[in-house]
Amino acid sequence: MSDVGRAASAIERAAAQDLPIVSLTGAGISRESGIPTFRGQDGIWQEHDPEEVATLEGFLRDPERAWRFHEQLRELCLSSDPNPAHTALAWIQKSLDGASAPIITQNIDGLHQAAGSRHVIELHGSAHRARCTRCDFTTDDLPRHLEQLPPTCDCGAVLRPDVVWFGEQLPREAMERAQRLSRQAGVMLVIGTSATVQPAASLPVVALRAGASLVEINPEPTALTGVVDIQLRGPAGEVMPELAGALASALG
Ligand code: BJW
Ligand code: ZN
Repeated sequence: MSDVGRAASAIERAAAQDLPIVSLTGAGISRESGIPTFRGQDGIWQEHDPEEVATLEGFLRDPERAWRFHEQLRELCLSSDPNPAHTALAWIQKSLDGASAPIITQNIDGLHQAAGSRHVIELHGSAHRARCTRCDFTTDDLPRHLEQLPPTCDCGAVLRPDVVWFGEQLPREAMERAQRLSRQAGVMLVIGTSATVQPAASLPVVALRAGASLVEINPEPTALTGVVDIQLRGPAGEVMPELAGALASALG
């Protein structure tokens, strides 16, 4: 049986036992939508220093610079569409009808939701939201172009992107749900992440220790490759539709 066929059978077996089929996604799943990844040759961190644009300290030193970076990324997210990997994953979720197939994503682009997926847990926040640095104001209704950078809150303080920067805690409820689902998973699909950023990178290990089968979808080996059960080497936009096709055959 091919590796894609083995992955489809593992998903089918888990669904039959009512075990969640959990996906953990990273920047690589959106690469074919035109959004660059963070690390690697053409990665965002080649051009931008994460210390300056992805830490609270960097933001406080120069809020306008951090917002300019963030606005570039938000514009890219707004002008990008889901690719066949997002669509295939949304289809898998629907076709498992009743079985739980949540998506834990490190991405801030909103493309899983745009593809029609439900049960999406955002670990690193969203490019489409901002929140106040002083009061509890949060908005997901940002204008397409912000007139003034940094934008300010009615209370007078500066707004910040509602994303998780290095050194910051992940949203507690999202992380707790992600950990619980990882412990319960029958299969975890790890799609397009280098698995280098904690604590998200620990979730597949939690799933593995609790007895899940791990399937990695990535054109390159990662920190996880040595421990996964099935490696599907290739771009997610090609591999995920193949996996959805094999699952469609398996489910009849
Ligand atoms: C394809 C493909 C195709 C390409 N198809 N695949 C030392 C040891 C351990 C931990 C730490 C440490 N020092 C500091 C830490 C903690 C730190 C951390 O993990 N750092 C490591 C980098 C070392 N983590 C944190 O700070 C986190 N918070 C935390 O730990 O809180 C507790 C704490 C508090 C205080 C002190 C200490 C601990 C927060 C992490 C926040 C991450 N934020 C970002 C940016 C948000 C957006 C923004 O700023 O605008 O989130 S960083 C960036 O990396 C982004 C991503 O979500 C995240 C993960 O990256 P991802 O998705 O894996 O992308 P890449 O680029 O790495 O990989 C892409 C993959 O796709 C590759 O494998 C390609 O091969 C593949 N690919 N094309 C499929 N077509
Ligand atoms: Zn405020």
